[in-house]
Amino acid sequence: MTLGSKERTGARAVMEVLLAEGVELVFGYPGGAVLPLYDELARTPIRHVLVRQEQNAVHAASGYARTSGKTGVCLATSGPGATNLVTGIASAYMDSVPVVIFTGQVPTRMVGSDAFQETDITGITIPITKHNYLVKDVEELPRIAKEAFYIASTGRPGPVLIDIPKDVALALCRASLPERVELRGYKPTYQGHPGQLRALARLLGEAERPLIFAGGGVLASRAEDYLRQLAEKLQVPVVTSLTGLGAFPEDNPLALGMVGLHGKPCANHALMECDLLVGLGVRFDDRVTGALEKFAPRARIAHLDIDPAEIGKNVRVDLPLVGDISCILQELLPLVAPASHGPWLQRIKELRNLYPLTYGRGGEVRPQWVMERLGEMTRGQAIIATDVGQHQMWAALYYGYTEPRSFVSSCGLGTMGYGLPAAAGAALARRDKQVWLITGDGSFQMSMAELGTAMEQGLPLKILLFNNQSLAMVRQLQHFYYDRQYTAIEFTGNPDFVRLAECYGAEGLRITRQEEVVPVLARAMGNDRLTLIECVISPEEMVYPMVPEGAGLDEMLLPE
Ligand SMILES: Cc1ncc(C[n+]2csc(CCOP(=O)(O)OP(=O)(O)O)c2C)c(N)n1
Repeated sequence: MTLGSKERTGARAVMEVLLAEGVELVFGYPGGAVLPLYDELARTPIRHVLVRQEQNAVHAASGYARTSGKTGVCLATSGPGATNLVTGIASAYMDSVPVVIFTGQVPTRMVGSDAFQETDITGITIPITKHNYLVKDVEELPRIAKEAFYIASTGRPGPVLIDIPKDVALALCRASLPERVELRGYKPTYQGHPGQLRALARLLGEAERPLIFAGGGVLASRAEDYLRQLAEKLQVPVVTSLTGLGAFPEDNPLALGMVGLHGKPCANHALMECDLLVGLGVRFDDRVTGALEKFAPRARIAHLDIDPAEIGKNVRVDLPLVGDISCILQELLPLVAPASHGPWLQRIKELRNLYPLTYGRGGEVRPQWVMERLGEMTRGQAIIATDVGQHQMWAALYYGYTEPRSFVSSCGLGTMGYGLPAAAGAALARRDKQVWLITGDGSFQMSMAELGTAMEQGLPLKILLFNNQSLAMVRQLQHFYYDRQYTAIEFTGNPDFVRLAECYGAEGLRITRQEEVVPVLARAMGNDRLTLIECVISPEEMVYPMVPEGAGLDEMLLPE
């Protein structure tokens, strides 16, 4: 195709950009103001996935982006279509997921007149997008669309929204696609500062109890191999954030798993005992740190991140290093000498024995045990998408992630309803992988209409729905902090989820007893259909460990 050398509509120019960017599919929902884009989309080989609600288009694009490494793309109409996107955009923003969103807008002459289905979506999304645009001149559209992909996927990734008034999409455009993007004021730093790199190498050489804390930035920059090389060369144990699960294989002897509010006991204790904490692509959010004044009390902290705004935001940092984690680790590796840290690894071994991960009391079927079996049976090779609640934490703690980009969850915003559309996006991105959704009856009901999308797309998703007929994570909070006054957490009108799946033409299975777990999981794994397993569990289950509000990470509550 000639790159926009001749006159064509703005909508056509947008398609040229999508094709030039290698976009293969977009997730969306149509309406009047965005029809010019839909009309042109239909003339391209790009596949459109029609979701059931716009929020889910962004979640699906997010699941697609996280598992493919590409930028996800969404399309929605003005007004309610655009406002429905908001939670999806905020979720992607909090987890630094590259998504480009196109919205239709009322014609330019009507903007500001409270026209039918007009909403100021660029105004609304300023704080939850990496950047956004309202396009007023069609000649700017090719440049803006190209810039949007560049901004979304470079530096710290994030969502970018382009709002296109209908008349702009229909207007004739002469501007060709720019070859390159030139943005004054946006030049992400990739290489680490040489002096800081040497300082970090020195700190690593001096430390007796070093600990690496790996986050989503490791996965975003595809640094997982360099991380493994560094940890092994220096014999440094590794903990991860929720977003960082999969950045370091949990079957590696140096892996301690997730830290934080519901982190593994050994990981949390190690963090409190280390003398050097190296944060890689993390943002030290409050779910990780516990009480800030008690966080990592014996450690010097090195913080490596591509976003300079993150450094020093939440925790005191002794050594800042701005750059791309992949670049930095490649530069760092030759600067450090192999080490063994024998006494520290011995202490870690003790901590593992002193503080094993245990379940506590529960009902007939233990969700933690189910997640362990699923991890074993899939050999940690599946992609696990989750919703938000207790089940999310069991999925994080008990599965055993061994591959990068195999955990897909709304970590920063904690958006219930994220799971099913994100799982669908992941399944579209990774046909070679089995994709499991781990969900709860509350979260699932927020987006279960996407079963229709998954069926239309022929996705053989496996859905493990832990049904406790309640919002049990909220129940857990009421248990600990509100004197066990359980309010507004019980569902008495849930559907029969097995029959619901069958209504969609999917397979529905149920687990009510422990001995059914393995055969039912095996049956779901062995078929090529979308399969929903309802696993009935007690609402009285708790997620342990749990760090109480205001406590340090080593003061976590453990089961009796
Ligand atoms: C959109 C949204 N609304 C409310 C919440 C607050 N919230 C966090 S966990 C939770 C309960 C989740 O229930 P369910 O999906 O059934 O999972 P469970 O905790 O029972 O495993 C709620 C209501 C949220 N995270 N997201």
